[in-house]
Amino acid sequence: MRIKKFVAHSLKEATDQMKAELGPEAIVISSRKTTRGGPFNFLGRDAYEVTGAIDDTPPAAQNTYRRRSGGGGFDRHLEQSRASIDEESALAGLRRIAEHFGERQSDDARPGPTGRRRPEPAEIVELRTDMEDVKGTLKAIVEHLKYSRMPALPDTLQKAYGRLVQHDVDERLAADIIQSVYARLSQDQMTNKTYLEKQLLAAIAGIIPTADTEKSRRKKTRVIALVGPTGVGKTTTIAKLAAINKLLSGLEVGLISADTYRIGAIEQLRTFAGIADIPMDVVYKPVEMGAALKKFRTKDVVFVDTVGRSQRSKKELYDLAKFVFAADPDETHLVLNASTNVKTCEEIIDQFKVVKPNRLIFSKLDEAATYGPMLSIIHRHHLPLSYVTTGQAVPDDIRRVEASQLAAMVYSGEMAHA
Ligand SMILES: Nc1nc2c(ncn2[C@@H]2O[C@H](COP(=O)(O)OP(=O)(O)OP(=O)(O)O)[C@@H](O)[C@H]2O)c(=O)[nH]1
Ligand SMILES: [Mg+2]
Repeated sequence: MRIKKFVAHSLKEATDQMKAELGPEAIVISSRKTTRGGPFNFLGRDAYEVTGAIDDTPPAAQNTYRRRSGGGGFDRHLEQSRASIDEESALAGLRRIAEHFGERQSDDARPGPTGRRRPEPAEIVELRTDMEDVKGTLKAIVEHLKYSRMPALPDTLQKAYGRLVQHDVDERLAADIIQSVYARLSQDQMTNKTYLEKQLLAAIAGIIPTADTEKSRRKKTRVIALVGPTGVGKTTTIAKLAAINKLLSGLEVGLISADTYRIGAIEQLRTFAGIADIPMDVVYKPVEMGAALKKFRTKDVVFVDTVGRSQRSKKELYDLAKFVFAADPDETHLVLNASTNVKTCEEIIDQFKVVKPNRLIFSKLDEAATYGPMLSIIHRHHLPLSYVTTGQAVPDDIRRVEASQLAAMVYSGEMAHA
């Protein structure tokens, strides 16, 4: 990529100069009127400054996506073309430069040894303005590169990529999804918006594993524990599940609370148990779990509510694990708030591994601005998704997720109807 500034008496003149020198494909990254001195500001006339850029990577090298003749699925070992690597490093380089400018600026703003801010000579002020310009230009270039990583793709697919990224799907995952669709479609199919979206949703759904909870009557009691950080909605979700299992599926249900830590936790579940007429027991120590389960041995399903723990406290997580292992659950669902950022979710999943969860529940979808982060997390961890919760109402605001439904939510950014 080449970048250059052009100054002339009019915007058009400056843009024409840019096109003449960089070529007709050049793009304007920034333009402004400048009143500062210089050869173009003689006799008090205004001057116009245009910063242009041209991506002069040879077109053949720009397409980082190879078509495959075979069917769908992800090819995780895509060969990265040189152009893509160059673009990546250019992007990283630009970011570093932008950060460097940021640091330089904050260094300049720091007070001098006397504690007082030094007065700024005119050149420094001018330099600062220039730096602001450069920073703005770099930012524009970074944005441009970010959204033009797939220059050789048809417009429809580029738009689809932009939409996924806009909905917070990880850029690399979004590119993988788009690539898998691209590899599958003919040129005609790619320009057919309806067909393309159908394929795209299928590709997204393909990376969402889901898991059903056993509903049928079993000879053996099914034990289901919910674990997760504080306040994500474990107890509320258990109330929803218990009510559905009893009222809709007609199953015999038992409740065990192992949360003797938080004030009011037992009362919270007890109140619900009273209303729903579901027997409940409290377990204060892991050794008491066996007796509680024995009491409920004739039940079809027993839900175990656990204490909310920070993923950052290893000791607390080990204590929690003792309760969970004592219950020896058939299913251990890790509950994550859908609004929690991807990094924190990653940390939670990693740290909660000591409890051996085998299902994932995303709670509070009604509060999440986008659903892309959920997709990134599901894709990385391959823990099957059992439920999502969509509000505080017991038992209505919970649903088992169809992968296709969640795919549509990720892509559209809107909650699917139940
Ligand atoms: N908006 C919204 N609120 C929810 C949802 N699920 C639970 N809540 C609310 O979140 C708050 C905490 O819910 P709890 O069920 O007590 O959460 P918890 O994970 O058991 O909390 P601790 O036991 O303290 O760790 C309550 O006000 C719930 O009503 C949901 O899907 N959407
Ligand atoms: Mg709770």
